[in-house]
Amino acid sequence: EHTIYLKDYSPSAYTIESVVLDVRIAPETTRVRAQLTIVPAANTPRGTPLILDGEDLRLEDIAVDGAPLVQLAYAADENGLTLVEPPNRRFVLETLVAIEPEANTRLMGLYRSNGVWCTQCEPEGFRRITYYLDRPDVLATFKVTMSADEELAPVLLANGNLIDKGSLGDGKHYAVWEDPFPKPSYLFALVAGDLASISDSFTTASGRKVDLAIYCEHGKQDQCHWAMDSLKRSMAWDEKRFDREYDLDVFNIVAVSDFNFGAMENKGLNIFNDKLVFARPETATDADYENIERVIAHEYFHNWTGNRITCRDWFQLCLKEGLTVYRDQEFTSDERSRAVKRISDVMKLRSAQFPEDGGPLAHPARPDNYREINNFYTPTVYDKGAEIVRMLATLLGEDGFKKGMDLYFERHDGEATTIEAFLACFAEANDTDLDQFKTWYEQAGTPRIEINEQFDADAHTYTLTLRQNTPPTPGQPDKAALVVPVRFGLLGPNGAEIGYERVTGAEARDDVIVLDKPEVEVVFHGVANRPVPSLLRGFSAPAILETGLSEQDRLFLARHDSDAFNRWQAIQDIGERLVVASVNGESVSDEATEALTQAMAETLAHETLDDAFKALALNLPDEAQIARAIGKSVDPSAIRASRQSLLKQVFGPLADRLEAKYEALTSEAPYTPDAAQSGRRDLRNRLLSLLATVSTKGPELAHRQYQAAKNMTDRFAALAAATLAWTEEAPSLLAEFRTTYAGDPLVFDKWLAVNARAPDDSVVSRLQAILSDPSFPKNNPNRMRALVGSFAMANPAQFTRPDGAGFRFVTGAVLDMDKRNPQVAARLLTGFRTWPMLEDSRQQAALAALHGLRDSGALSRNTNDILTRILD
Ligand code: BAL
Ligand code: ZN
Repeated sequence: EHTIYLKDYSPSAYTIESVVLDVRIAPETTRVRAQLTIVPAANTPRGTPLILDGEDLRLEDIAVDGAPLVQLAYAADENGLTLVEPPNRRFVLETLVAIEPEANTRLMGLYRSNGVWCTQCEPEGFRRITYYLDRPDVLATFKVTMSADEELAPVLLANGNLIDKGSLGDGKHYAVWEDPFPKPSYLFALVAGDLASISDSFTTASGRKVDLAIYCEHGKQDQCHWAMDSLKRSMAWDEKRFDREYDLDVFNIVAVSDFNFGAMENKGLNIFNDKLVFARPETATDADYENIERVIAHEYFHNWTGNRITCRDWFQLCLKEGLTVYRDQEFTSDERSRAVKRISDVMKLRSAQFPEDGGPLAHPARPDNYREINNFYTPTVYDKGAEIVRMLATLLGEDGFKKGMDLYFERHDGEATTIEAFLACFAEANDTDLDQFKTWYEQAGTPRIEINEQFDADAHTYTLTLRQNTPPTPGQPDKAALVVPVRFGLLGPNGAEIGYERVTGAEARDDVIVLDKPEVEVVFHGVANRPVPSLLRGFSAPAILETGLSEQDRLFLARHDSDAFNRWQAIQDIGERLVVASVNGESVSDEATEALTQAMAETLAHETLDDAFKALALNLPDEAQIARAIGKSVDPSAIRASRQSLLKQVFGPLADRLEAKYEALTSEAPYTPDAAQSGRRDLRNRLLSLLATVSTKGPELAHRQYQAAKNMTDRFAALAAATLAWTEEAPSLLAEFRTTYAGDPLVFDKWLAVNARAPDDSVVSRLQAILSDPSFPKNNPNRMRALVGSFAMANPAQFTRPDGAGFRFVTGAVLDMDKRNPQVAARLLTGFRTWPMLEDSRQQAALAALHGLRDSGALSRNTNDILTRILD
């Protein structure tokens, strides 16, 4: 397969200044007439062929400056259209193509979802609409005339502002949209359909009134208000925090049912997976509300970080994604609890990005080659990308970071640019050098940081030695030292930070040690007693920290650390060590588990910690985290057994207290999705889940809560508690839930996902039966991800069964999905990314399933790329 390299980048020989599209939408065949005003670049030699991308297009007409082209002047094939010898000046290329949106199951380009015509063009979908220079560094203005049957599609939307509309007679009508901001083709969008809507408005800081609307299928309008509320808060926040105002007269959002991504930031016309728009208390959980708020914000923030300033090429994807995730994380932190948000984000990073970074699919946040760009919308590009921006903010401080962002917005507005240009803004604005820092973008793998400490009672010095080491990753055997900001505090006997006279050795700026060599040493002078170090506070770098602290020190931190993240981390570390020891067959002393029980009891009873924090703390690390801590020859069933047994040991003695708190948290207040109320539910539901595992009363409590629940958060939590503990009632609750919500596809997804995580030995055959039912909507990405994705990603013990049934269920689903939607199929296959860490018999079973997939015939480029990298 053809590999594309960053080093081969060169600017396009031709650019496109403006695009005039006429899109005639009709069932079966839609016709697109495009007039592209094309200009050769200054240094393009006369006679250089113009090569336009095109895929699944039927060319019906072609002309240059109004004159039809003769046969020999062009060539069209399955990859696009070549003009053999285009004019050596500005000219207009006009093409007419026919496309078939109804047959488009890849959901890239123009397709039909639930009767609605809609588009997805990032990264390479526009070439499935018309012939084009489909690359992000070609920026053009777009004017789009669309027409369709008035009854089938009373709503006609595209990017920018509506400038004309009217009737065409014959039951047809048209609309004309113009987007004055030059944009790359991946931000193009149009929607045509019979949609309902809600509307509102926002007045920007400089007084521009923006009309806001959310479009959706009829009858769902009442479920769009939370999304609208989130949008207005996002717009206000970006003005306040980043001085960024919105720039068009309208901002439209459309919710569709079939969508490969979560949502898409098309200029002025965001298209959303409907699961990230629809919310009402009866069918959406608190987590759904928070996700909607986050993704609405994310797509809105892209208007500046992504749209006004875009990527030069797809290698720079994290220029817009990492930065925009950082911005949405900050938004949620400001709107809700910063500490809880940080812990949740780190849990997500560890569960999604660390396995990628530590296995065969590892790649730098800015990759330097790809075969299929669709496979690079990854946790590394998004979430590690955000961590890199966060480290920049930590190293430069709030003001320094703001100065860099201001310069970036000022200097690159309207451009398609690079990571180098982004970093240069921060370096210049702060008069510093970020050359070594850039390694974070170029080097894959999660660094390990090892700590040694030495207290000298006579000299009154306390010395920390920090070492970093990044294990090899595919294609990168040797790793350079990174610039790792290690935020720290030194705690005295009463838990307060100790003072010291001065620091020598490595650079320590206020509360940050800069670890920028393989090893640095920091000496604190004037220290009378050995302090307990709190290191990597707030998870100040995406690294794995090995401190060698004693259980005593960790318990101390769990009790006293003023850094909420490290307080949580200390409890998790204690739990992790106990489970790992038990899996390894080492004896775990009663004192050790009792101490953890005591720490949990104190956390539960704590007066000032908030409920959402307690919900995160009152748990043992999940099975996948334990697997990562063990690292090799992993037996997920043994991990599950040890973890379940330790849950009973640690929380069993607290059963009465857990139950009392559970009852005390009961509330009759009407549902609101705010942080305080959802935190309260979080904690109550966490306690329920613990009780379901450790108390004989748990199953009954779950049953009772299921029946009494007044909102989906509580009902689904009860269902999940019963299912994940596989209580006697679990099967009947699952059946009841399925019937109660039979008409709601998004609730069906919850049912699929929780089924997929059931721990019993029949789970695979149940899932197979669900998937094989002829009525199962196999084309819908949400359904497939809920069923197959949840199983592969969140049911390690059953997915990795040594008999291979779990692996074969996933490869079978991938093979089938690949025929219709390669992008989603390839994503499902990434569930195999950690197979090399399994013990031998499971490895053999995984390999057999993967080889079976490889030998089963023609796979898409997407799936083949993932398969090849996983097997390499
Ligand atoms: N750009 C693809 C979807 C997103 O990250 O917003
Ligand atoms: Zn994004």
